[in-house]
Amino acid sequence: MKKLILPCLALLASLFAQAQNADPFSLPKLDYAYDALEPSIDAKTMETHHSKHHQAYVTNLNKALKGSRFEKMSLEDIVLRAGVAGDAIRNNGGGHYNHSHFWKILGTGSKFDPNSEVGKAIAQTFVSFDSLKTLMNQAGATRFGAGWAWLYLTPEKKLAICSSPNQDNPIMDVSPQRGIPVLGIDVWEHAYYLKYMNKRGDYLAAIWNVINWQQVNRNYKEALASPLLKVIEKDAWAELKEFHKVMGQTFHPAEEGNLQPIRSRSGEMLAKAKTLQSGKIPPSFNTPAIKSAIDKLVKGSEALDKLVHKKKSSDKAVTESLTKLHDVFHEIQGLCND
Ligand code: MN3
Repeated sequence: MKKLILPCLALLASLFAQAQNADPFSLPKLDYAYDALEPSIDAKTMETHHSKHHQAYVTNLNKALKGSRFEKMSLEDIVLRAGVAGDAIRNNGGGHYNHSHFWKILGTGSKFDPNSEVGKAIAQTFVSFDSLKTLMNQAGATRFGAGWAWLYLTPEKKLAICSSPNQDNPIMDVSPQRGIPVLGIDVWEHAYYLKYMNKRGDYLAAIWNVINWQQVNRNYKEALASPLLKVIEKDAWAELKEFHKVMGQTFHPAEEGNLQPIRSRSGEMLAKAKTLQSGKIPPSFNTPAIKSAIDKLVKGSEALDKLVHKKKSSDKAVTESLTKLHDVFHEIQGLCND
């Protein structure tokens, strides 16, 4: 019996080690053959695009993640933090997310349905399917250099159109337009050059023949229900982020006994609190509880600033006042996460 158990354990241990070392991301398989989208998108372009370009994003993303604090995160969480993750993770994480999305919204045999959820939302926002196509093609054609055209869902749950440079997308904290992608079109030259050469417009006109509208409708419904939408809405609340920055940069040193940052920045903290109070609160967070917590934040910042400017304010009193203010801030953070 022992003779059997030991090799089994060794095998399990090696499988476990392999699983531990496995790369977090891999190239997804296509649901169709490379030539399935002919003649709109040719087989050679599809093969190179998927097996070479997308594969390179996956390989380089895995490499860039190794040993970083983003290593164990989901792709969405990584993409959401693109601005702080560094260029390699931003470009390759975006590349992996965007292409995984792109392969799925392509396909044949599923026509645009005006009675589908996304069909109705498109009519409501853009009046007609034709004007959606025109606006998307404009977004794609006017994107200078490489990038993407997006139909996406905003945190207000409205459809909107934008374009992004390189491998950015509306989920990213760096994007001026935020939301969840519903239909993204790759306008990098590698997506069309073999067949269309320099004629990006012809590629854009043809791609509408091979959109998988069932998938686009699914994307729309999933985006509507996705908790990520509220995360993006909060992340895009610039005034809250600005206040948070000053709070983080003054409270944490104070915890370690360094009061210099708060003593020099209490006025700035008060200014950020007032901007937060007078700014527009995003719809999901516009509740009486959050409004009153923000009022408390302004009062607390005022008290702290006064204390700091008093002639002989003790370190103990300043620390106490700052700690109280930090608690109020976390009350808001908590209310936002409900
Ligand atoms: Mn591409």
